[in-house]
Amino acid sequence: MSDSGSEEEVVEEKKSGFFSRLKSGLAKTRNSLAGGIENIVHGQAKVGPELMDELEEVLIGADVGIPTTQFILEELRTGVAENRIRDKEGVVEALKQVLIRILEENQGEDNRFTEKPHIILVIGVNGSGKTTTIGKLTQKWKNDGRQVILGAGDTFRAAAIEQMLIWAERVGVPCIHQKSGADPSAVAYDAVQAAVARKMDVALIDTAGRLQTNTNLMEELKKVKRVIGKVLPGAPHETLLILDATIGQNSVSQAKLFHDAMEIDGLVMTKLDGTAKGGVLFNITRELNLPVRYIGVGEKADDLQEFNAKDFVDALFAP
Ligand SMILES: Nc1nc2c(ncn2[C@@H]2O[C@H](COP(=O)(O)OP(=O)(O)OP(=O)(O)O)[C@@H](O)[C@H]2O)c(=O)[nH]1
Ligand SMILES: [Mg+2]
Repeated sequence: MSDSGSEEEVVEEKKSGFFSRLKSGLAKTRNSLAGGIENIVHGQAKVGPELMDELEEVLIGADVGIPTTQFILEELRTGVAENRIRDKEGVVEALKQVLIRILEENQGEDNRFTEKPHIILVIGVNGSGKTTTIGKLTQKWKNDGRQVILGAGDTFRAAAIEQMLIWAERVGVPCIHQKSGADPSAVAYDAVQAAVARKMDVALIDTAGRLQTNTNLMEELKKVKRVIGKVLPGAPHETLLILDATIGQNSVSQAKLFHDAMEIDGLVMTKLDGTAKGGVLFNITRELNLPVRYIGVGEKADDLQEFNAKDFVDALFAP
């Protein structure tokens, strides 16, 4: 047996490992969405109004949300009316294409690492997965040979600072921190300054979880952002909102309020492995016109995957 497969084989193996993790991570949503569609395909209804009603039920059930479901059905009805869609297989194929288009239209360009240091501010409600996302990205980028620095900007709980220091030590990167209770803007200031001085590629700055409706805490977050921009004009280059997929459609209003206050650049949707509501991702990207940058499909470090629209839809529909 040879353990030195060709480079191509290694790449292929990596790709198929990535896809199978994605597939298993999306199992619950896949059962709901693709499972429901499968039933329709094998059911009695012919291509027509009844079939569209059944499809609507499945899409709503997977938490695709009302506006985006209506949009999708309208696209499919047009396809049927124009005779581009003729049978049920055609409906499924057209549905996949619409879903991919919704995601890709909002994907935009990923300009990460075009400037150095690239400053990322990570925000979201309590428990959405901010700190673990930072840890996983740190590990990923460190493995890619990038210089990463962390800012323990969640000064609200001592345990949060501890959690960042543990990640930093595990991965072997510096972490700028102060005592719990310190001003998060001061930590962010130090972290960005250190990132510049030490010629880091990227800085990831954590923040305390907060409700989008808490005005004082949202003001605190705006200040963090302003201060970062003072140390390094143009920074933060990315403000990432971390969303917990298990809350389904509630994440839409949550994201809107965060976006109003903070001008978000991208979304990370965590805990997709724990929910059948993964369809919310289509609604949120379409309602906010924001790209999904990463998705969390499990607790392990490589369960945080760079988001790819086509892979995501393929995995949802995979047998
Ligand atoms: N199953 C699963 N669990 C996840 C995923 N991402 C994060 N978690 C878990 O979610 C929990 C909360 O994660 P944290 O990173 O501490 O969340 P946070 O947003 O930093 O929370 P606060 O600092 O309290 O606001 C942890 O137990 C994580 O392991 C995911 O993709 N899948
Ligand atoms: Mg945290």
